[in-house]
Amino acid sequence: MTVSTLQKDRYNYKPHMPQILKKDVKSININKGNATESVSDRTELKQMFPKTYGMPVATLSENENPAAGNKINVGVVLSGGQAPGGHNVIAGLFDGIKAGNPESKLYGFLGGPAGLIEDKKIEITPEYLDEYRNTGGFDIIGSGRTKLETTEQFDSSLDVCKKNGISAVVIIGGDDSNTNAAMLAEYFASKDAGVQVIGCPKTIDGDLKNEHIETSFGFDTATKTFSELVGNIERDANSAKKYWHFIKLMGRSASHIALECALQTQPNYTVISEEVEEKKTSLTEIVNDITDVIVKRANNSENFGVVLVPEGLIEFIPEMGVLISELNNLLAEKEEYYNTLTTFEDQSEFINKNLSKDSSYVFSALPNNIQRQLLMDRDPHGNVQVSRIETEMLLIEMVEDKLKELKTEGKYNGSFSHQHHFFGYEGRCAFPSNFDSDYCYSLGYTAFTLIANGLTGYMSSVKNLSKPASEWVPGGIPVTMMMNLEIRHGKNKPVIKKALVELDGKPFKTFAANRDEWAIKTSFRYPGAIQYYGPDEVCNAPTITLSLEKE
Ligand code: FBP
Repeated sequence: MTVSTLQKDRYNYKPHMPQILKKDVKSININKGNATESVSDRTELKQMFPKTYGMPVATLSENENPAAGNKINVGVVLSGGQAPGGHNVIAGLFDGIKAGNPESKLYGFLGGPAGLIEDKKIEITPEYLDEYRNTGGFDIIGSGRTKLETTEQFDSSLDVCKKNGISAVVIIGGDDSNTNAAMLAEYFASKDAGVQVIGCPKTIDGDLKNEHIETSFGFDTATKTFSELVGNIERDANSAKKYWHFIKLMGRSASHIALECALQTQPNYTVISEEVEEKKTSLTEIVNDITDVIVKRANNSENFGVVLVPEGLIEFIPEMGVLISELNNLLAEKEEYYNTLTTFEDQSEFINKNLSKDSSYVFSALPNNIQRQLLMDRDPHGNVQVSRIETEMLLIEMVEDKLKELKTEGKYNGSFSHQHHFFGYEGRCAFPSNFDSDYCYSLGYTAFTLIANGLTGYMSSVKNLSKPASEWVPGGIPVTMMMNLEIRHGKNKPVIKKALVELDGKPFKTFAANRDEWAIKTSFRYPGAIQYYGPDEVCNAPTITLSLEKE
């Protein structure tokens, strides 16, 4: 592999760690708190997880733990969408394992959970790992979206672990992958298999967070990368003064990414899906709001601006949410017949016939390309792949129509030239910021200390993240503690509760207090590129979201 100068330099970056992780691993012990309860549905979850429900929160403390020196084999899996810092979780885990006993081994299962089920793996060696330290991507072992949830899959995973003498598996993933990690932990415990399972909180979407998980890794780097790009576009818009830029930003459901980028770059308009849902704002109302800002700016002769659109918006607009859920059910129930329809005309006729009257009306009113995108393949969870729906284009088309109408009525005399963008994949494999490099390394190292203390069904956690790394507090959180029951495919399933943007939280309130001013008066803020070397406040600042939440 040809290596860039920055990449070579980043290999040598030494991640900062919480004080306790700098101690000899054989002297890192755990303190256990009180028994815990799940977020809700306690009786049902207790029945579903008889072995691992109610375990205490674990904090690390300095005390003898000779077991950390045992020779062990550990397996690691990267699951789901890429997020900057994944390689460093593996680096932290590897260094922890080797600090315990240099003869211990770390195996990386290839291509996500499927690698664990099918015994596709490599041994991670120091030389191999050194080429991935502090770099973006998941290419060290690859990732995948296979859902680890059936008894057959659990049994083959157990066979693979036994065959390779693996006594612990670390699953690096989002809410669904960590839920599945907890199910695997419970299954192994119920079989007395002697294989521990530990999760690590990953997703650029930022929606795997709660009292104990302050942020998922990757959110920091991804939002800084997107904010740099949005800022550059704002500056371009402000220089040429001729385009309205509509920018869709990744985030499958929650709008954390859009909100953080809005706080970083102060654009003219940002849609927050959770607010749309709360206020039951219709698509037409969103379009009218954006149009209103465009008209007001045109009155000041400013025929340019920037609009941020969260990727998951479409499902939060009430009438669209109903339509999508009807479509998901219909396509799941009538899959076989639907697959025999080869032309779009036949497909849309079938859809229109089988939808409720309201949804059929909403579907028919959508532009053809959006209809087609709504009918594309579902993801492994049966959901629409929102990253493939051009919501920003839908808004542009509707805004354009509205402006034409206003022009005819003599209420608008500006010009509306537009550009559209989608930032998602650009940020998922960026070189991790110092924050993500440090955080991920600490998460991986902590995962090893949890293994060395005999825990299973826990998620590695590092808290106090708005402070310098030396003050961070590592520990372990029982995964069942973060769970509730949700209906998936018509059945009650245990899942980690997704954290959406809280409308009474500080990040949203700060945005809401300023947005009217940003809308009309050009107030763009240009954050620039992530810096890896230089003053602390430039290189190591956490996201605005995290800072506000921890104030
Ligand atoms: P995870 O939840 O697995 O971290 O992935 C999140 C995400 O990046 C979303 O923001 C996006 O909608 C989705 O992945 C895209 O998935 P894919 O990589 O399969 O296109």
